[in-house]
Amino acid sequence: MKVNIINGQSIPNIPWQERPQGDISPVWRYTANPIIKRDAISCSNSIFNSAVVTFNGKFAGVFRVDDKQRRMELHAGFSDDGINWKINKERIKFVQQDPSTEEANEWGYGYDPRVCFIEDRYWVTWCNSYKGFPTIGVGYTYDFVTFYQCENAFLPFNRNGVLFPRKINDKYVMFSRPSDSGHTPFGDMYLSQSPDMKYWGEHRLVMSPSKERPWESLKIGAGPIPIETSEGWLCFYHGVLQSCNGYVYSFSACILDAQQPWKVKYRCSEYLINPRELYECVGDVPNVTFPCAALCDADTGRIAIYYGCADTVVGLAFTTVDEVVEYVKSHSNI
Ligand code: BMA
Repeated sequence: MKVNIINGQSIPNIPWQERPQGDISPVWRYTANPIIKRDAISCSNSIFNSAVVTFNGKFAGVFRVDDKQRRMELHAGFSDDGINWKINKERIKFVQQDPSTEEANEWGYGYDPRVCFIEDRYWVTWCNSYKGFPTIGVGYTYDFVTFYQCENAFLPFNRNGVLFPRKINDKYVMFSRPSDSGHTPFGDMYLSQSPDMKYWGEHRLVMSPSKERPWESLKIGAGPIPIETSEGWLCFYHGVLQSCNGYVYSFSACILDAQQPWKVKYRCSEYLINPRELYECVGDVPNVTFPCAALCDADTGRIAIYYGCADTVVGLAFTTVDEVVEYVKSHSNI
């Protein structure tokens, strides 16, 4: 590999499929997509923007399940191969880390989870209801059975809270995207820093949308947990344009400075994946590709990206760290 993965892990069983012959795109779809269908469990209306990690040599995850009442819930799930999933029928019921926060953390909804292993545990962040308004919920688990809930990271309105996989300059770092209470026709990627996962400050603007970047001209938001490489933090993120038919969610990647990750080194001018397959264009919300997790095998550089499709199902896409870093660098226009 030309690009080194830093602090990476070996994932010999990472889901993988070679690029289809004749396909020239730097990121390619799994031919058996979608890997998780909308009715994978009896209560589900749809299962989409979901987070997957390695767990005891296999895989576990936190899944966004919208049920048939159209409540937005989080469910744990497990897989031997990262492709075939058993998702729990019951939603996650968080135990309060501090019982005095019970009332503040009363469950309202949870969506768009991310999972990040740091030090000794799997941290979960998601869009949480605080008195009915969206903000970033924070919790953790050791075993994907018991989940502890901590204080919300930010005030409403906020979405897309995504942790970095290690402390930087002795602080935890999290992306977020301040929003409104609705479908938010704006959105920039910020990051915030914390000594303890509870008090967040030292907020920094990372990137904004702009009219010069049509595919992501309306808003942008962080995606999977950043991947540390010798070139900097490789971050997949989503970008949204507004068409006469509504919002269109595509995704691409940027590379951020290793020590000061609010500094953008490279930002791809093109999307890497946009809605074009039937399962990405047809569903409860048409034209959405929304990545929430990426596995990266440090030995081969293979990357498997999990992305929600049309707010209905989960798809898988592949690339390698060499290919995507090279593509982002050669198509960067910051
Ligand atoms: C965002 C979130 C995502 C969703 C997207 C498209 O605001 O609700 O969960 O995928 O809109 O509907």
